[in-house]
Formats: sequence, structure tokens, C-alpha cells
Amino acid sequence: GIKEWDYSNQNGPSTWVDKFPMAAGSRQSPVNIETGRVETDHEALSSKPLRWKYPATASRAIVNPGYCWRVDTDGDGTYLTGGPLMDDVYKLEQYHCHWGCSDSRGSEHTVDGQAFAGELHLVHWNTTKYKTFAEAAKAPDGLAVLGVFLKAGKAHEELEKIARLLPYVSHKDDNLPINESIDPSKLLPDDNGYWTYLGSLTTPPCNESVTWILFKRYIEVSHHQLNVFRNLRKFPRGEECPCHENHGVVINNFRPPLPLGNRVLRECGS
Ligand code: SG7
Ligand code: ZN
Repeated sequence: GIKEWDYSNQNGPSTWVDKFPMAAGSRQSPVNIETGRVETDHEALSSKPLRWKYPATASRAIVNPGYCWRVDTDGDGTYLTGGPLMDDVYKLEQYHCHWGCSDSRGSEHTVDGQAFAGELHLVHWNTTKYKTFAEAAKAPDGLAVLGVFLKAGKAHEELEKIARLLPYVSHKDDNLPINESIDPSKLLPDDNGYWTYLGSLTTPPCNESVTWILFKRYIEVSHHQLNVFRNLRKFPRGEECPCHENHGVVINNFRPPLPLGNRVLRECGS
């Protein structure tokens, strides 16, 4: 069937605005982080340190929606608060990943023009102010996404648990319950230094509802683990079609950076 949007030449990021007018807004994501233009905002950000908690059992199911892998979580007992979020408490909804066709591209945000091999996103919603994820997703302070850059290097132990499950969700709409403990906090870097700015979802409908918090430190994942991501299919089981672009595998599922405009990029920690 005809897809509403994807990352192909035909329905890719430059065309999203035709069907999703919010994609043309002035608070869009991702952006390039120009480290020389970042504002250190010690009092506002470090007066309330960023804090999170994810029970080891939070990861409930792994899904292939046809454009990434996603782990749906049980938000109960999870929280993210402090830093730019102040006293509001956000719950973890899901985490997912973006990657390239090679190890030199794949992240959505870039740092001084440099892309990473991938970018992990932990998506949270504001439970202090809103009743459901859907309601929060429409509000300017509704969502908070923690971003982690992935760099090709040594294999990542916690991510390996995900890589081992991906062959079971190789096709679009595949969904597998998770019966082991995959701890989202083990996917974060050891150091808490971060950049933050106000932006949007990086996929349609590109709602301008996200407080972005990007860790400055990357995590390492192996070339092999990235190749497992690159083996996911964009089409459902039983619909094998050799005429798909790139044989129908999910690669380059990132939106290129958009102008920061007059938004402020702040940093906390190193
Ligand atoms: C991924 O990124 C998916 C989407 C997500 C989107 O394509 O994880 O979520 C689902 C349910 O498939 O959209 C609403 C939402 O979370 C955008 O999220 S992102 O801005 O963090 N990349
Ligand atoms: Zn994302």
C-alpha cells in the first residue's frame, strides 16, 4: 500500500510537511549542536539535578513498526525529573533507535556537524500535568526524550539483549513479549553531562512537545550489533518483495537536522 511517510526518496523527511504541517514549525528536531554556541546555565539546570529510575522489569515488549525497533515499557515505577523538567515527573513510555547504512551516519542530532552511528531515544511523558501519553504529546511541555549517541566500537552488553531478540521481530508489525530483564538505565552513559533544548518529535506528526535531553557522552556498540539493526524489514511477513528500495531493510531511519532558529541550547555537566 501507499505509505504516509518514511525515509525513502519519495516519502522522506523533505516531503513530510505536505501531509504534516507541524513539520514546518519553528521548534523542530533534530538540530545540530554547535558546542561553541551552547549556554552554560548552571543555576537553572544544576539546582535540580536530572534524576531517573527505571525498574529492571520495565521493558515489556519489542516491536518492529517498519521504521525502527521499539521497546514498549511499563511506566509504573519509572520516572525522569529535575534538570530542565524542574519538579514535573515524567514516566517512560518506550525507547527506540535510529541508525544508518554505515557506521559514519545514523544519528538524528549532530555535534558540530558530526553524525554518530546511531541514536537511542527514551521517550517519557509528563504525568504531573497530563492524564495520558496522547494528551501529553499535544502539549508544549508534554514529552521528554533522553537521547544517547551510539558509536561503533566494542559490543554493548545490555543492547546485546535487544540485538538477540531482533531476529524474532524481523518483519513489520512483529511484536514479542520480553520475559527477561532489560534495564533501560544500563543503556545510558556513565556520565550525566547533557545538552537540552525545546523541540519536537522527529517523526510525523512532528508535534512540538519535546524537551530534548541529549547526553554528551556516547555509548559504544559493535559494528555487528548495528548490522543486526540493519537487518530489520520495512514490510510485513509474507510480503517478501525484491523490488523494495535497499531490499526493504530499515536503514537511514533518521531525520536530518533542522534550524535551531532563536532557540537556546543549554548544557549541564561535562
Ligand atoms: C519512532 O520515533 C517511534 C515512534 C515515535 C517516533 O519512530 O518510536 O513511536 C511509536 C509509537 O512508534 O513517536 C509518538 C512517538 O513516540 C518519534 O519519537 S522521537 O522524536 O523520540 N524520535
Ligand atoms: Zn527517536
